Amino acid sequence: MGYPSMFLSVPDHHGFCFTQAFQSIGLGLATALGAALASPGRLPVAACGDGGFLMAIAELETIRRLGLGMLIVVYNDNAYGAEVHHFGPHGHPLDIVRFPDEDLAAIGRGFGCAGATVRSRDDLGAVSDWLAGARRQPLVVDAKVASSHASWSL
Ligand SMILES: Cc1ncc(C[n+]2csc(CCOP(=O)(O)OP(=O)(O)O)c2C)c(N)n1
Ligand SMILES: [Mg+2]
Repeated sequence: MGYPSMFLSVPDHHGFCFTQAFQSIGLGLATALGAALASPGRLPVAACGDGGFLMAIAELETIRRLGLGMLIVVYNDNAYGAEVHHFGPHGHPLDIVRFPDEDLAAIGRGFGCAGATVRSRDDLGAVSDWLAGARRQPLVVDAKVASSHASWSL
């Protein structure tokens, strides 16, 4: 939630939904789906953590089925990162809040979406190509982010 707030610009106040008002993870995809339906003609962009994305992954089928050309960016640190950064320094065990390195682009393709794995700027060509195309399928971007440091928002 920190990275998109810091680095994405929006055209106006109708163009940004911050799901943290509910304090619950897993609401990103459903919120973006609602926003996309409420604002046809705009490019919907969902920004999710990997944990929240996987918690609500069934929404991906709906987004694809409704033909919403949504860009879905998953900030993937292979963890419930907030828990790692909040509780790790106090010495709590972290094994249940860390995940294996999943291929979220492949999982997205399994739902009928396009998928791209991004580890560096060079990999963003796949996103440019999708943007320039017809955008009939949603694009799931598995953005592999560093996990050694917390976002400033924590
Ligand atoms: C339903 C629910 N369960 C647990 C939590 C506690 N919690 C807050 S942030 C977080 C981790 C979310 O992981 P991810 O979506 O991958 O984002 P990250 O912190 O890694 O950027 C958890 C489990 C919560 N807020 N809501
Ligand atoms: Mg995470």
